[in-house]
Amino acid sequence: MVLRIPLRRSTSLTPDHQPVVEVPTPTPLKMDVNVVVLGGDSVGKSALTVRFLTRRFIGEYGEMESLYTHTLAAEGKEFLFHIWDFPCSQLRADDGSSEDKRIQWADGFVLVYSICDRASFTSLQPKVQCIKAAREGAGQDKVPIAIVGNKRDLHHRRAVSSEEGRLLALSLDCEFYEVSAAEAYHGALMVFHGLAERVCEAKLALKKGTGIRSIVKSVSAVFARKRTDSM
Ligand SMILES: Nc1nc2c(ncn2[C@@H]2O[C@H](COP(=O)(O)OP(=O)(O)OP(=O)(O)O)[C@@H](O)[C@H]2O)c(=O)[nH]1
Ligand SMILES: [Mg+2]
Repeated sequence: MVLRIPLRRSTSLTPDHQPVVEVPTPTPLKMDVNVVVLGGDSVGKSALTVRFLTRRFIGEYGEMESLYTHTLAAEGKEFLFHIWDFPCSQLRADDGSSEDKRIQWADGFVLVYSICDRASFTSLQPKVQCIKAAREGAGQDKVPIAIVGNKRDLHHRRAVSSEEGRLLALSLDCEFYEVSAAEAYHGALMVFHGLAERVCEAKLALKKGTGIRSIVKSVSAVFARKRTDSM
């Protein structure tokens, strides 16, 4: 018996009529990721951000508000980051409305403290609660937040244990990292890539949810129409 298998449209024939299947190369999933970097005075927000962007540690960064754009291709995805880095002095001077604008703009947050500065650590909990109150209130899903203990290289001056950092992140349902922006690029990469993955999951889940919600809406509308027709 001879089986005839129909050729798909993407299949072409070579001169000697051998079918060649063209395997389409997968296009990477592209996604914009807006990140706001927050935290206390001189904890290394700019150092961490610049380390991720340039792989370098410069040492001094000044007190400038900066918005950076950076592309990261990883595991079949392409993330286009927009990273907003705020000096702590400016955050204190801001009125509530600009803070709210930033919170609404962001897809994810990097909250930095210094492991040598307990006050910078204790100030994080209210910040996370403020973000969650603004973003997770009206039926919105969990907003991705990474809590980062920086200056890990200064272990002789440590004032916050890794365990405390991990527990705080766990209690607030956030990701946790301990890094040294001064010593290595890898930690900074883990922080931003990890956050981008969480943002990606959240956006895809939202899309799926909206799709299902709109199907449910149309089906209910059809049934509602049928009910009124038969009355
Ligand atoms: N030893 C060490 N020093 C660091 C590290 N990260 C940053 N620093 C230093 O800490 C100081 C403050 O770093 P910045 O990145 O400017 O801190 P910031 O949080 O951006 O500060 P503001 O923008 O003023 O709020 C600088 O002198 C950095 O060189 C680190 O991982 N280890
Ligand atoms: Mg800074």
